[in-house]
Amino acid sequence: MSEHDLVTRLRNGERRALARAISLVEQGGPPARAILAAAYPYAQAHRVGITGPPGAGKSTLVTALALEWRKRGVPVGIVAVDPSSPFSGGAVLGDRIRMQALGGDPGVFIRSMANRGRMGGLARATADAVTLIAAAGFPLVLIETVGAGQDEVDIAQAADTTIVVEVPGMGDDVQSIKAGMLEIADVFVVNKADRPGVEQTVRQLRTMLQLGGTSQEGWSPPVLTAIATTGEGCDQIVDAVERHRQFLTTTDLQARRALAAAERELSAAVHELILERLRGPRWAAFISEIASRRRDPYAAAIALLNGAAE
Ligand SMILES: Nc1nc2c(ncn2[C@@H]2O[C@H](COP(=O)(O)OP(=O)(O)OP(=O)(O)O)[C@@H](O)[C@H]2O)c(=O)[nH]1
Ligand SMILES: [Mg+2]
Repeated sequence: MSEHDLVTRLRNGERRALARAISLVEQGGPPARAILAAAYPYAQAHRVGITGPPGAGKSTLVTALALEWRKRGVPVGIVAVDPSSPFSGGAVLGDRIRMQALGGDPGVFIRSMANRGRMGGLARATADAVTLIAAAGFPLVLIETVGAGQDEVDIAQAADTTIVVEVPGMGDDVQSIKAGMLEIADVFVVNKADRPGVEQTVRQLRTMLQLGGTSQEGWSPPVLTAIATTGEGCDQIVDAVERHRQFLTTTDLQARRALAAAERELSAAVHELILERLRGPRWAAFISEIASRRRDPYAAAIALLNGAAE
């Protein structure tokens, strides 16, 4: 089957075609690019990143939020990113079991991503998977990442709305929230609100947000509470995300974010294709020359680029 047929089938709602397309795209190379090219014009969706420390209840919250959106009749795609997992076992499997509450609902599509060392990294593979899910007609894609490394920040940056999940009991150690998390959050959720210390954590977050200067360009990130295990608080979170989506469209922020995202995508594509083209027979020789300081990296890069231009 051609890449184009595969995209036609996934757009017609065939879940197996969607799953297959994502697997092919994960492998990279020319077939991946053909699939993405066919899907790209149709990949309109609101991308919601859900990030936060390990064990904060992100997967449980994603499941509860998805159920809330389904109640409102919205089809939901879910991508769970687990960079530590070299194969899809462990935590990813746990997530799947938890997400069984959504099982059998044709309005839900769930995919787990593990870092398989693809060039361009996990952020790229995730963005591509989201593109395909969006092209399959899901107007909303939830993306779960552990708020740890650069990959996660990259993934969060690609989202239209970012939810940062915290838990009560940060105590005096409120600095434990990374400054970067404050900057990317459009909505804060203090999950596990059935535990002591919720009000204090909410207060601390609000104080930090005020100290950090008012909001991002007219949006004040709300601080909400949830009990993801029961779904409590999820209707307010969904309302907040919908308000943020509305906010984005009524300002020029969405257009500017789209341009910034497009520039990142173009840079990444240029990087990938140039490397692919230049990794010829001279590549290994240059590497050993650079390592032994017989050639500097820029001279080597210029030589490779000049060679490619010939
Ligand atoms: N008491 C309580 N427990 C919760 C709540 N939400 C999630 N949990 C529990 O917290 C544990 C971790 O939940 P997950 O949803 O796997 O958390 P996560 O953030 O996805 O974890 P990682 O993906 O491993 O980082 C599980 O045992 C959940 O049942 C909550 O609101 N209250
Ligand atoms: Mg999880």
